Amino acid sequence: MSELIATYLLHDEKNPEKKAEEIALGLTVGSWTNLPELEQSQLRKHKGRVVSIEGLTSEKEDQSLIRIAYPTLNFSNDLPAILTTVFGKLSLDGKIKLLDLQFDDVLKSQFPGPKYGMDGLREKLNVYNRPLLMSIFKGVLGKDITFLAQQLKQQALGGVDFVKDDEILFENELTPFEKRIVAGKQVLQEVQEQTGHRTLYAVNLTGRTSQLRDKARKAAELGADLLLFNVFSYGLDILQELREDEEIALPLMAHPAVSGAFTSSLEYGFSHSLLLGKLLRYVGADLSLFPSPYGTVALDKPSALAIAGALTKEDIFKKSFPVPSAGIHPGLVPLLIRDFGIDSVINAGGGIHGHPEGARGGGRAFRQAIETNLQGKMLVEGAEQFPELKKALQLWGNAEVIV
Ligand code: 1AE
Repeated sequence: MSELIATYLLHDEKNPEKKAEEIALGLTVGSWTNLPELEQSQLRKHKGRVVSIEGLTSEKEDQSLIRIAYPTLNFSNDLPAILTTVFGKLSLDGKIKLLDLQFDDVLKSQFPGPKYGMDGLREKLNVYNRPLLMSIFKGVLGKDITFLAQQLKQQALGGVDFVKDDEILFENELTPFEKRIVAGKQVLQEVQEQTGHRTLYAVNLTGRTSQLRDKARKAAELGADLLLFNVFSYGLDILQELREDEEIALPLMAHPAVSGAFTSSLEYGFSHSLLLGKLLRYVGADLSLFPSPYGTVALDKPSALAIAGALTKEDIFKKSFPVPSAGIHPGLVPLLIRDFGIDSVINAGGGIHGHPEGARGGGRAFRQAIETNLQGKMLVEGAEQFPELKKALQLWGNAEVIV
């Protein structure tokens, strides 16, 4: 029988065996033992099963890991049905955190995974031997399309591979969605003709859910490069809908906005790796942004590494790019490469725009930091050769790690 196995962390549960049985029963067939034998045997194939119970030692509290198997027969092959089954009412029922979901091959095959993934994006950029670099539009609220185009040009001239909209740039009169795509395309084409460097622009797909498909199709028609999507404001299934629409067919960049409300507690919600890693990859995100362990909005290192692991481990799906982010500056490049490897995207807003020589200087400083580190040199050595890197290190400092 095909099953989906959920792993939960229970806190302060004195009787985890009883709780596990209650979950296995309560989230599937409900109370059944008082039913006549015929009905019991009909329901048996729908009943959840306790797979394991493991006590964890902690000085402060009782913790246990429990694993419950749910017959896949109980739900349709979509995340709304799956999440409602395994963590619907249960998410409201005391200190319980959903750590992982283990899909069997049949269920997994119902999900699309990324359309392009890491390899597809590298092919678009023709860059294979270094981490990619992304910058973020900053301070664009209330500014017009000319300002945006100038900012985009400076970022591209700095040598970044992607530029993404700020996630709080929504539909507005000064820089409407379609105009951003058209203007962005023109600027990036000019920069490519001038320098040979290709930069891709991720435009923020926003608005009411009912409008998203048409807007995304229009974006594709206008030649957009990628879509940025605040997936946790909408829901994972909406991202999957975008992924599966053949008339859209654009790479999808998932922003983690709002996800902290679902993941940050140690006692409630989802694990980071499940939400920002595994499930995003299953539904088709080509890139997943999340806080790195080092910047301003930092995640603990095991969680950040677990997200990256879930996005990139061998699977039937293409790999999604991990994008450790938030408060990143060139001095952190050695740490990022040490921990996330070259198959990651280094992403910075303030760390690019705040450079004394502007976004162009900021982009260059990052590329110089990457080059220096991949040559096995200390950043201070690179700074002797590269003035932009030198200025960045003077401003923000550096963390020296040789790979
Ligand atoms: C975790 C997402 C990071 C993000 O979207 C963002 O805007 C970062 O900005 P900076 O690099 O911290 O300025």
